[in-house]
Amino acid sequence: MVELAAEKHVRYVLSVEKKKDGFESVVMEHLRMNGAYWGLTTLDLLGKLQVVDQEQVISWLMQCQHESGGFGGNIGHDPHILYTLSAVQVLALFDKIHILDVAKLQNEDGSFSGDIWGEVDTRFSYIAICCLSLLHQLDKIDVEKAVNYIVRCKNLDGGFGCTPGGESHAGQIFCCVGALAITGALHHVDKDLLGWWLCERQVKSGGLNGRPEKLPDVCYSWWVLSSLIMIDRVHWIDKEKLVEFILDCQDLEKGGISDRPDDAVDVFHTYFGVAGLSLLEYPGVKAVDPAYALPVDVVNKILISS
Ligand code: GRG
Repeated sequence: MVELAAEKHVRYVLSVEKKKDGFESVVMEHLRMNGAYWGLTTLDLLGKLQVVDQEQVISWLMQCQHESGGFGGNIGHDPHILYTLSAVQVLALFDKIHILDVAKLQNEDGSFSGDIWGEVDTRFSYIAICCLSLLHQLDKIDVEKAVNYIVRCKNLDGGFGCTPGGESHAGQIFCCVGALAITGALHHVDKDLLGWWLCERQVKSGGLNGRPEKLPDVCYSWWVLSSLIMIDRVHWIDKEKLVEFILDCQDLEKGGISDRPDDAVDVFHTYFGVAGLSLLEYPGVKAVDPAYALPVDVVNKILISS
């Protein structure tokens, strides 16, 4: 079997950041904060975070913060909860967490909006809960209402959608299960039913898709696997075949991981491929926390300190 080309992936992640005019950097300009989280967490999981100039990253990151406390995807961009979690996660990696206030975005029914324009999505519920938990400020929101809203997004197939009645999708399932795990409310999940739906995501190649009849994609190695771990049903999939699928998506020459074998690599899939391998306990990759999506040592340090 092919092995993980860890050194090449490290070089690939560093090269994307250096090539500011390159295609990938240009298309990612509006979500550079997410890119920073994907790239830096990949480096940390591969034991190479120290090669990064911490001061430079933090100085850029703090220039993306707005008066409201929220962060934009890059300097001069409007704040959104999607970038705010990535900023908190990057600060967590460097052990430099700051006090932020995302509580204003909770709505009367317990749901969360992504920004002042009001779009509601269970992704935003997860993000608010994850951020506030890392900041030791979960008491700033009505957790019971937040949990009840997520439970309203549960479907008859055991999965969860964006809003009540929305189709089950592995990405949203990660968000809902992760939020319920962080708030100690996993008893709301029908673990056997959801476990069955999630393990049915594995297709012949060994890869996982995000919903029925869709193509497999390396990123679902994260969304599906982390959910299966949180509900204690990860032994229901063929782990070896999944490892093989992820390794087949590597660019063995230039480094990086793609969505499917032979496609072009990017930082998003490189991160979720490495994080998936971490969940599969692949040798040489640090352990990642399935609910917080950060290295276990980083999460432990934060949660143990008060
Ligand atoms: C900290 C890991 C972490 C996440 C933060 C933003 C967020 C919280 C979660 C996103 C969850 C999500 C919805 C993931 C799915 C991403 C994805 C590949 C969507 C593609 O959807 P379609 O419909 O693809 O284009 P399919 O695979 O269904 O054809």
